[in-house]
Amino acid sequence: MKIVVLTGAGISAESGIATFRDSDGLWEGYDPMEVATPEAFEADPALVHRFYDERRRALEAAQPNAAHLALARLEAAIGDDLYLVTQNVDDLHERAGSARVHHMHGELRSAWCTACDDRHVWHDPLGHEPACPSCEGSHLRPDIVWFGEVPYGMEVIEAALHEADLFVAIGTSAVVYPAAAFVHWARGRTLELNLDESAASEDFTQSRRGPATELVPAWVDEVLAGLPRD
Ligand code: BV8
Ligand code: ZN
Repeated sequence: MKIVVLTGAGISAESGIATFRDSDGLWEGYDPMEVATPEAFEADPALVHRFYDERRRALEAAQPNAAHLALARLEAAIGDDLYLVTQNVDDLHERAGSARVHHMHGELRSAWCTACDDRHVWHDPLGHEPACPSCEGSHLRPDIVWFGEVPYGMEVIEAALHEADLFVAIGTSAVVYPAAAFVHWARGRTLELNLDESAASEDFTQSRRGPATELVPAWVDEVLAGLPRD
């Protein structure tokens, strides 16, 4: 059975990473809509760097939770039949043991040089404009897909959705496109695992309410036991 899983900020909430909209849209005093844009970076690079430097640093204290671990268990069991795409820019899926994670909105732990186009694994701040390891220029930006920019690997995601028997959305408010449209592109059954009603709950074959650390392990157990609950 081919499964596509999309995760959003809600899967990392119980790891202590703030979501976008539950903390009434403010992210430790920033409004992502104002800061996560190329225009904001152009206008005030120091502010945008501060926003990402703080979140990159906060990652060090965060730990993957039972939901991340359950998805890693699912990948270990069904391998390439699972396609995991995340809107999140944290590395908790990887730290839980998932080997194949598609970060459609980029990653906090990657720096992208706008001069030579190289990308580098990056754990430190970027605010002081460090030199690019490849070209020595000081043109490193967060390797994050901002509003108005094209998410990474859309064609691969679309192909996976068209082949999937099941599409599962976990911890996302379905406000941001094109991720919010995936439920419509999915060929097979669709399941939503979310704490609250989302903007797309009605569009899913089934939508379950609850915290990811409860819903995701239970769902993975169902899949592994071959007993899909209808
Ligand atoms: C693009 C990186 C063109 C930044 C992010 C229509 C069509 C196409 C585009 C648009 C359109 N309408 C508007 C647009 C433009 C825009 C957009 O969607 N705007 C919105 C505000 C209307 N989209 C774009 O600009 C995108 N680019 O469209 O390019 C294109 C189009 C199609 C095909 C090719 C090209 C780029 C969007 C990417 C922006 N970057 N992230 C950063 O992280 O700083 S978006 C950011 O917010 C996140 O990455 C995430 O994707 C997004 C939404 O957040 P969620 O993950 O859903 O989190 P949220 O807080 O909203 O919700 C949390 C949910 O979890 C809640 O439902 C809650 O109930 C639940 N929850 C909470 N706790 C728990 C829980 N669930 C379970 N357990 C818990 N414990
Ligand atoms: Zn460079």
